[in-house]
Amino acid sequence: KQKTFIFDLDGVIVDTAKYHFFAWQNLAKSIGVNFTHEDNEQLKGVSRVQSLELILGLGNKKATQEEKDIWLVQKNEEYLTFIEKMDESEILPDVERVLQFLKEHNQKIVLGSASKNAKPILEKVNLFRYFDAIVDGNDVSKAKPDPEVFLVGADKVYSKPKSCIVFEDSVAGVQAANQAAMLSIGIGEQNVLHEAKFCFTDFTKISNEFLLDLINC
Ligand code: G16
Ligand code: MG
Repeated sequence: KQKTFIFDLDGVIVDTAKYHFFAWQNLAKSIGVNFTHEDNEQLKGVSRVQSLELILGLGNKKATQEEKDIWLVQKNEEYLTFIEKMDESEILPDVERVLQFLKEHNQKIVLGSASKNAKPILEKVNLFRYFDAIVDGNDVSKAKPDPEVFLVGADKVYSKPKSCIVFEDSVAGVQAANQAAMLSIGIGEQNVLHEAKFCFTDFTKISNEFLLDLINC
């Protein structure tokens, strides 16, 4: 049987959330907004523009479009300085084992990320070659929890949503997968990702037998 496995990037394949956090925190500091690690949870899977709006909201801060545009560039430039230094050592545990297993079993592999930096990150960690299609923040207009990113991904490999399985670390992403009528698998805490059909703390908990069940279900 052939299924399509859609992977989120940040928090599923690599832990770039920590770099997003550093860059947002520095920006927040420079504009006089207090932004904590707890606040950062809300930014996961959320687009760059919406992330800034959330931060401004936390500080009750009003800004002009010009200011916002400058801050978005400022944040991304700092984020990119972290990305430049990434390599294969930053791939999260057992991600490559799962990608390899799926490839060996002729499954389709797609990236469904909100990030506009998804392609350079995949290249940096040397995983680009596994993907049959990539849908990122440059391809979609509606952010997760809207299902657009995953529906476009399925379409690119001529797959029906019901044949797709989505790996997601964010609440918004799990909701997007569910809305797309795809099978959602949360990667993270069960109590946070309780809307996911299945949940695992990370890929080391996902056995090859479980993957075979997904392929054959
Ligand atoms: C990622 C992160 C978000 C980030 C978004 C946009 O999404 O989870 O925190 O705000 O991408 O990233 P960028 O500023 O690089 O365009 P995902 O969907 O890969 O988890
Ligand atoms: Mg994510």
